[in-house]
Amino acid sequence: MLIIGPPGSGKGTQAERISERLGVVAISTGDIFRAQVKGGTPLGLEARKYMDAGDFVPDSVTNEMVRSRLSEDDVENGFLLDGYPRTAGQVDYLDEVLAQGGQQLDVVLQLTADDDELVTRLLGRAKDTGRSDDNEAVIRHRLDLYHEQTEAVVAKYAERGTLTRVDGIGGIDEVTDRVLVAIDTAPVAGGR
Ligand code: B4P
Repeated sequence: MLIIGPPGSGKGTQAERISERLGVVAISTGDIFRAQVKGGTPLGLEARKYMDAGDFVPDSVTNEMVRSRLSEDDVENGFLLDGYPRTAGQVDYLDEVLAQGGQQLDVVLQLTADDDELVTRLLGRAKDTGRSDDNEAVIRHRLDLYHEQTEAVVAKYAERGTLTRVDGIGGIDEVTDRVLVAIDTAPVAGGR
């Protein structure tokens, strides 16, 4: 399954909980990039330039990284992608990877929240974690990119009939309850 939402909507937070409840591995492209940055790898050095500015890491880099991650053994029983795809190019790429593996998406979840709430949450997180991309100017830029590029991704899945929207406003447990109900009742691709 996929979990898509603007920065601060609770993707990472909810992905962790879904992973625990359903026993599927959660894969966050943001977390992988941050681990690479921390390790000072060539991929991390490349990604950092974009992440600090709130820009998307180029599709060529991100797509290859996801393909490689999805070739590992732990995804055999299903996986949850958190924060991927974010561009139309990434949707096309993921379609190819899934088709090659004879797989299909069962659930595409979109978490929604308004921009002011998102900025408040991320500024709150900045105080706790000091993440270098959680300052107001960069947060606003990340939100603009979401509206400009990732909403088109959401629209593609909506057209395919696989999208389920979940209101991300409210307490974290409350949102988890909504997410679990949404997964249970989601339209399944291919009509299974
Ligand atoms: P991500 O790591 O995905 O960062 P994010 O969008 O901010 O989401 P995150 O999962 O961290 O936050 P969440 O909403 O859970 O990406 C970081 C960067 O990596 C991107 O800007 C980009 O440069 C690069 N990147 C990643 N994927 C890419 C891709 N596919 N293509 C290109 N580039 C890519 O939570 C945020 C905060 O809200 C937390 O502090 C949490 O505690 C709080 N929160 C969550 N739910 C809440 C609730 N219900 N109420 C109150 N607070 C809540």
